[in-house]
Amino acid sequence: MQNSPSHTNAPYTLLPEDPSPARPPASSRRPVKVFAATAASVVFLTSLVMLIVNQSPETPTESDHPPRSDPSVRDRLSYNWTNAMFAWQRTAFHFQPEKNWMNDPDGPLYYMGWYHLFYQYNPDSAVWGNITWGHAVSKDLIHWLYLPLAMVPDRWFDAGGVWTGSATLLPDGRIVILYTGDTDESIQVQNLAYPANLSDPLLIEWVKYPDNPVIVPPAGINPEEFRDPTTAWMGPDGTWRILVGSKVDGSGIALIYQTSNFTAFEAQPGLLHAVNGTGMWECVDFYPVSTNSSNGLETSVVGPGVKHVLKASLDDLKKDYYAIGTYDPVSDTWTPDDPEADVGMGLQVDYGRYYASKTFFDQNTGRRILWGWINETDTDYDDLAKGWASVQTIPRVVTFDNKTGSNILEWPVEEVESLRLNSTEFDDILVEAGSAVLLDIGMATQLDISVEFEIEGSDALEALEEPEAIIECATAQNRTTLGPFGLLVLADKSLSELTPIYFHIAKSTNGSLTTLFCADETRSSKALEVFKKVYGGPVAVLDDEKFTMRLLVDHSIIESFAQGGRTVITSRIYPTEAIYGAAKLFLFNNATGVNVTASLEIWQMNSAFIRPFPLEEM
Ligand code: DQQ
Repeated sequence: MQNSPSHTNAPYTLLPEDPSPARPPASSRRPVKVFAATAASVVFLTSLVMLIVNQSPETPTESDHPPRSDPSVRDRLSYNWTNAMFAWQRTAFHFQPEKNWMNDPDGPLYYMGWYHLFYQYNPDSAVWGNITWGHAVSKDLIHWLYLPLAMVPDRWFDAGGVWTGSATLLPDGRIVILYTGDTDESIQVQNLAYPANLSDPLLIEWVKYPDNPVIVPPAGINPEEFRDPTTAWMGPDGTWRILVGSKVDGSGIALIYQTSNFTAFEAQPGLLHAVNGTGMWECVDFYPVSTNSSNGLETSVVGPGVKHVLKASLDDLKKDYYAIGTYDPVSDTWTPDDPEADVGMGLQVDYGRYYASKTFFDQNTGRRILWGWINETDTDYDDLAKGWASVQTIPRVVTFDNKTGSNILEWPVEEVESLRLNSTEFDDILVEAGSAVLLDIGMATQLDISVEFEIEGSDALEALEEPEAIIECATAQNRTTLGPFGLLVLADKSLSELTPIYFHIAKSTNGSLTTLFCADETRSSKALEVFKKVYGGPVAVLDDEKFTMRLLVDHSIIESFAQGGRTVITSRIYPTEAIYGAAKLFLFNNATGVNVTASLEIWQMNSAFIRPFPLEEM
């Protein structure tokens, strides 16, 4: 890897470069260590004036997107996008279909050596509609092979769409899938499906139970708000339980059903849980976590050392919220540890562009693995022109955070590290208050970045005299004594486009320090109609901890993990200039009162193999 100062000053070209380099020979994948002395000679300081004067344009809201039916697609793009720009936006190591629309992950499972991912898919267009179940398999959760559609809307009980559902592996080796069917009369019902041939490891053919639906909306529930059955778990009486999300009088609710055979279900009296004012709960997920080990737990596990996570996707906010609590398997109720931070009121699974997540227990490795859907933030016209929409996150391992005792940790599955190529290390880079430092790493569009920040002067935090109550993430131009500081990702050389990912520390009136972890997308693109905002939330930084973050950068996606995955933000961005070789990576410190030092390890990432399964060769 080159680290010459002249490289940083060279004129940058917007000409497309090959975004998917072939896998190099193993010998070229050794890490390159660059020490601070060397690094210092290749970085430069850029006045923060540049950051401050670049005001973000007025951005439209999601509801401003044009109607999907208008035919004059090319004439209505949000920007004068070229095909090379659209090509750059496709990810290199995230899962996405070859073309067309995708939304929620469905029924993930591991079976006979293969990870299976199903997903909400429109085979006909790059916008939502005609929802079927797409299907892909992988040996390692990173390289994927597309299979034929698993289920299409071809029966009265799912004519309006084969909507979201979950898989359950039964102790006798059978597999059941429960999914929501939108009927020919727009009623949401729950249906049963199972593999036609359990000896097929690819599970290509699925049978819909002929007597579907197995659950219909109960009295008092809006038949258009009753959907997304969970994976089943077994109760102490040896029968199964599932949840279905809904809403009553503005409260989000999780209805609970019991079954012994997956064909006849009985509504349980009462609800597993409800939260006032949270609106319709979609894609409810419910699973145990171990409080005394990092092992994942099979969905039916209860007992000492176990807490239960309840997650709901809030239809009104399009956000995934969760809370940790205690499940009583006898009364079939769940109580949050902290009622002030109940589902929809406290923790988010991901504070960024992220929705409809779902976990599964990977019995192959003993992990609980989380999938989530990353939607687009450009316009429907843009999506129709590029021919595809949406990406799934890199699967994340979920564990209970033993250090805080109050949240989960999410961390990319270790298999993603098999894509790491050469790495560059920077040790103890000084980032002075009000400066940005270019990191000379060559291509900056497929990266795995690990960074630790320390505030210079151990008494800096205590020295802050005036309370500076920042209660939510503001843009990175919002300067206070202790922040923000972090990375500028997918930034062009002149910092006219950039996506800051950062910590911002504030001292509240009671003297306590709060740290926010934020992603500011407001200047990520010059395309005016792209939806842009500042995302983020609080993150606990304990006394013995540095400020740490890990970023997975994959073209138009950045997944950012703070403090080992306590707070996570997914960014969906479409730069117009900071693409291909013009995309750069900077450290920045916009604090007014402290310098920070940063140590980083940055890997270039290979592309994953994601392509059709060669069924004809079987
Ligand atoms: N997507 C599905 C529904 C679910 C929603 C339809 C969440 O089942 O509630 O595509 O994104």
